[in-house]
Amino acid sequence: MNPSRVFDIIEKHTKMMEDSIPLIASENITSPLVRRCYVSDLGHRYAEGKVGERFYEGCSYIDEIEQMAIDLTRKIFEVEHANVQPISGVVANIAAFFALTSAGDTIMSLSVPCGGHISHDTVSAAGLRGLRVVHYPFNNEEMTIDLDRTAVIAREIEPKLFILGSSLILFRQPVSEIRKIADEIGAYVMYDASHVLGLIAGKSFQNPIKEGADVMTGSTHKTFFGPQRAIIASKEGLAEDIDRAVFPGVVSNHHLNTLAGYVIAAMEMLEFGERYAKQVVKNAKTLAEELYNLGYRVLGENKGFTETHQVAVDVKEHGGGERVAKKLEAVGIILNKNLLPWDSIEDTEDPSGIRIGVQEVTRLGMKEEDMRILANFIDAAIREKKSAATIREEIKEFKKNFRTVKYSFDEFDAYRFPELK
Ligand code: DSN
Repeated sequence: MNPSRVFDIIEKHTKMMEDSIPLIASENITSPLVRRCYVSDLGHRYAEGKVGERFYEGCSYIDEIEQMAIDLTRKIFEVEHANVQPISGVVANIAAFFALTSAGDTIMSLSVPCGGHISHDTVSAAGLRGLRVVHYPFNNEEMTIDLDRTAVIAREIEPKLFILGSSLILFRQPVSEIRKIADEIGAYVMYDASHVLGLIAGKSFQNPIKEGADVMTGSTHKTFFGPQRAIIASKEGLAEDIDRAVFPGVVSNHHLNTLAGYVIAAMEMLEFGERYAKQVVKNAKTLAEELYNLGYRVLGENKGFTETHQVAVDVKEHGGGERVAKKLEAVGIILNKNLLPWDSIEDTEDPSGIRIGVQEVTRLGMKEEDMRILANFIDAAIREKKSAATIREEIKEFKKNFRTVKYSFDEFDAYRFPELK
């Protein structure tokens, strides 16, 4: 038994990330101030129940932190109620399903190839709740829900809940239009904002609750650059049902070290979020345009490619998503293969597409000119314009300029543990 083996592996992983371009759309990098919370004593403690109504003693300071988290969440998203206890996006979604539906109910959501998250489907959380899932008809050209056909289907099947928000999300989704359909049949509207939470916080994207959603769930570590956990925001009328669904429903203790980290990230978001979110969207648009100009089939061409942190590219003609993602990994560009709306779920292992997220490189300080360089690296790797080893070296050199965390209270090394001040 040698514990140092673990630290050797962590060091190798850290070095790999230091030298790579991180483009996974569901990740981000936290500021070292956030990371300092991870290793605090809070990570050893329990705080079941609500602020001021705990089942264990010793929670007075934890209560202060949780209240700060609630207040900041309500302020950032301009919502009446916030529950900050879910420990992940899927847990938040399960809680929302318990609050809003009964087993046997029908819901409508996007299929996974059209961008829906697995937890919106029977294979995951929706199935665990015993829900029947009907997928929205989708307009591949516009990359959005076909509202006319949805209205017809919804009147017939009368879903209890409409889920919006998705994992492949290039454009705003029709919240107010779905709200109208939901009102006709007395259904709830829930928006899973996991991918776009930081863009909503930075006021660069639709605020689903303001547009009519009853509930917004969201993980706090994608465009929202916090620790890995989640929130549920809602109107006041649903507060009790949501809180009960979270605790004792699906969460016992809720990981208090990352709760404190979330509070720091929320403060950073209030202070720097608008600048950050604007830059994320500018970067995504620039990268999409550059790839398009280099001859790639970038999705969403007729709508300006993207309004989020994501760029989606159909790489079928270059060998498919699996081959292209592996080729890019070999040069130090880390992203994921992705199903596209014209793929079937059976294509999951080797889908047509790749999904690119620019939120993390934006947090590391990249701007539009860097997106042009990035597009050329991607192109060189896919079309094998140089050897993988050569491109890898060039990327390592390029990445040296992006090793501090921006949009935070100080500029810190992104990959090394911060010294205590
Ligand atoms: N599946 C993750 C993603 O979108 O990458 C989210 O859980």
